[in-house]
Amino acid sequence: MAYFQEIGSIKYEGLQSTNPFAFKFYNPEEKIGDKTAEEHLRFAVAYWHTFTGDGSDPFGAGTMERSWNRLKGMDLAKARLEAAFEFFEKLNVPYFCFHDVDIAPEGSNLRETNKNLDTIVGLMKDYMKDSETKLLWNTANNFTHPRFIHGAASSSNADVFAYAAAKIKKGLEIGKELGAENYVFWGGREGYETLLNTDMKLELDNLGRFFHMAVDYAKEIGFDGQFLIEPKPKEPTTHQYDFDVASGYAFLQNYDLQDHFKFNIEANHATLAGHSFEHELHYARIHNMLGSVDANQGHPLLGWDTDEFPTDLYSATLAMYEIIKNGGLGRGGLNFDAKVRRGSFKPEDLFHAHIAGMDSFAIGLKVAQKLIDDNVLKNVLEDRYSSYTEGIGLDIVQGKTDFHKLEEHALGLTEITNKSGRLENIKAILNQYLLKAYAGE
Ligand code: XUL
Ligand code: CO
Repeated sequence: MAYFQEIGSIKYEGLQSTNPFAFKFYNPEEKIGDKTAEEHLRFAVAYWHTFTGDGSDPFGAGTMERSWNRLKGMDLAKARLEAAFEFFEKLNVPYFCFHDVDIAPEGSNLRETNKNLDTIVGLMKDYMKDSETKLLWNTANNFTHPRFIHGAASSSNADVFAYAAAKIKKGLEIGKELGAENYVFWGGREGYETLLNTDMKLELDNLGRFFHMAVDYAKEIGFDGQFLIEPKPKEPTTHQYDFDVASGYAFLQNYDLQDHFKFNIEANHATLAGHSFEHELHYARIHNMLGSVDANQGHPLLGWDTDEFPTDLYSATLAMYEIIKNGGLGRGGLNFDAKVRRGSFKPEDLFHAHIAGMDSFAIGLKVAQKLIDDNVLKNVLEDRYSSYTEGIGLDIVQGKTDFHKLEEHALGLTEITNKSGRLENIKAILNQYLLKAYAGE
């Protein structure tokens, strides 16, 4: 059965195209720098938002027109799977991502849930044999079910800790079976609401123990996917333990896990933490911890995780700048952890949304590569920090100074001259590069 009958294969048609079902900027085969656009961008569709989500919000029921939603239970799961592979093929997208509960319904106990998963994973494997689309990552949803009310690996209830572990164990087995490139840990309820009833030290120690057991189990079964932590500062808990990359990195170092994990950085989580998307990417990059990306955007006027499709070209450009500087994402990719708005309820809106996101990042890629080729920001930094390339500055970075020597230098200064940061000029140059990309230059 065809779920997106009216829609054909989405192709690159170029800047002049007015076809809403075509890419205007994303040409997968185009060589940009040392790789093709497809190799740079490694796009992935998020199963939960695209096939499982129904558009419901705290104030209203689902709105999405999805023909598969007539069905229930395992029939629904099978229909969704069929729709998903039709969508992947038509969109020509190289990857997808899912949580366990997105693909198969939970049974009345863990054994039944695992049986449902086995059935769907078997079918998924068959679809993948005939498909170009691969699994970027899978993960466990250890936050929706009421059993996770007080957390999963950070729960106050040891039975829940065990249950959460069993779900990750199954997830790693599934990841291995389907050849997942990565495995993601987003601590949906790994945090707390109030210190009045929370033993933070025990919860953090338990989280550390939990991750070590996950690392051990992956090794035991020979799952070689990259482990990724996805930071988020709040929502659903008030204080999420993996607040941002910096606090997540400190946690990994404290528990000696830093060699086993990298970060999956989500744009909307960055902004919720009071950072820019590029700040989080940059912080991870300079510590060699940038693994993968959840490419979405928040709404500037709303203070929660709106998970919009990324259309902000500035943000996409600065994100791609970090990614290219990182030497690419390795086994990671750009996963659209994004949902169509509640009012965009038609099946074709799913295509429009992904095309918009893919085109935006394709522009970002081109502009970022050009900025790098022309050494634009490199020159800015070299000029701004030139005082560290000679004299006392060189001594500082070479570790040849102490406070005596620095005081002696300071006492000898008659005048201190600072240079302008030139921010407005740099932004104007960035605009110029963006406009050139629009013009196809
Ligand atoms: C929630 C979120 C998750 C993770 C995977 O904010 O981003 O969907 O990406 O669990
Ligand atoms: Co995410």
